[in-house]
Order: sequence, then structure tokens, then C-alpha cells
Amino acid sequence: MLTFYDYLPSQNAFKVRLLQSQLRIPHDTKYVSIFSGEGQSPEYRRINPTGAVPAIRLEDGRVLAESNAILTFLAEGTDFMPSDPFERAKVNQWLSFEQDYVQNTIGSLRYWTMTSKLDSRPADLVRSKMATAIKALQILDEEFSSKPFICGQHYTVADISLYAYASRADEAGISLAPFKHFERWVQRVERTPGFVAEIYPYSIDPRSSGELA
Ligand SMILES: N[C@@H](CCC(=O)N[C@@H](CS)C(=O)NCC(=O)O)C(=O)O
Repeated sequence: MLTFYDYLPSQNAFKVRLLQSQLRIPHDTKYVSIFSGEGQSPEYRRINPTGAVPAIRLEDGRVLAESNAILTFLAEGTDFMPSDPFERAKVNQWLSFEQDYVQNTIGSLRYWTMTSKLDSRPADLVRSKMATAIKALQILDEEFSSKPFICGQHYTVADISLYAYASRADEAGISLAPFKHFERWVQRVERTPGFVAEIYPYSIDPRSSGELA
């Protein structure tokens, strides 16, 4: 059976949780206490050298990390990952966009906001992440003005990946109200079969107010 390495407040891990639910993938879950240094233990770094979640271990012992790599691997052969080379490349385009423009901006700002670390971060860095986050939402809003899902007519792992942090922008202090097409896409994703509504605040882990090891 597949082993899934999870940490509940992580929206990177949520991506995998959502896909597993929608594809009904049987798995065992192991929770990694990233704020207690468990991620940096030699045992876990053999699973993911960065020490981050999510990661998976296949039944044959092979391990895979990086949320978007896990999504594309698990979705292979399903409707969530196209087979046409160009359509696959479009999915990869938006998965790369997600890491650079969404996860690295809204993800960081949300984490710092929800764990009261924002004020201790360099103001220039916060401003630059905020500007890129807003640019990302503007781009997505424009994309969703002409199509229901990011790669066209069909829901793919690129939608799952983008949804994880972009839909939580309000928790990073960014109002979604100006992004009407984007908001309609959020609702569309939330209506897909097997959608997982549970989101876990960092406050469920008292250690999350400290810094990562
Ligand atoms: N690019 C990675 C980022 C993973 C990541 O930053 N995970 C966070 C939780 S959201 C984590 O485990 N941080 C602990 C650490 O980096 O030591 C992905 O998409 O999976």
C-alpha cells in the first residue's frame, strides 16, 4: 500500500489529500511533525532530502517528493492528467506557475500571517511577495474569464495544485473580491466529485508558532 507523508496545516500536502480522495487511492498516512524537527531527521530525509511534506513511498520502496510531481505521478492514466503531449505540457506550465507565482508568495504570506511571523519578516520581502501574489491572481482571473478550468474544458491536477493556496489568499491578507472569474473557478473546483473541504489551521499545532528547524 502507498504511504503518504502528511502534515495537516500544509496546503502542499492538501493537494495530495484532494487527489487521493477524488481518485480513491488507497493509502496509509504518516504524519510528519515538521516543527519538531522530524522532517530533518535522517530517516525522513531519506524519503525527502529537503525534509518537507508531502512525500509518498510506493509499495516497492521507491519514494517521491514535491507536491506537483506526486500529483502528476498519481494522476497518470486518469482524466486528471491528459495523454496528449501538448496538453500535458500545458498542465506542466501551470504546475510551474503554481510553484513560482502562487506557492512561493501566497503560501509564504499565509504561513507567516497565520503563525504571527509576518512582522518579523523583512518588509521588502513581504512587499515583493504581495505584489507577485496579486499579479498571479490577476493572471488567473483573466485565464478563467474564457474557460472553466486552467487547461480548458477539463479539470486536471493543475487545478488541484492552483486551488490549494490561491483559494486561501484571504488568509494571507489578500481579498479575492476583485477576482470574480477566479472566485467562480474556486466554486467550480469545490463542486467536483470527491472534493475535500477540511482545511486545518496552523493553530492545531502549537509548535507552528516557532521557526522550522
Ligand atoms: N515545493 C514543495 C514545498 C513543500 C513545502 O514547503 N512543505 C512545507 C509544508 S507546506 C514543509 O514541509 N516545510 C518544512 C521544511 O521545509 O522543512 C512542494 O510543492 O511539495
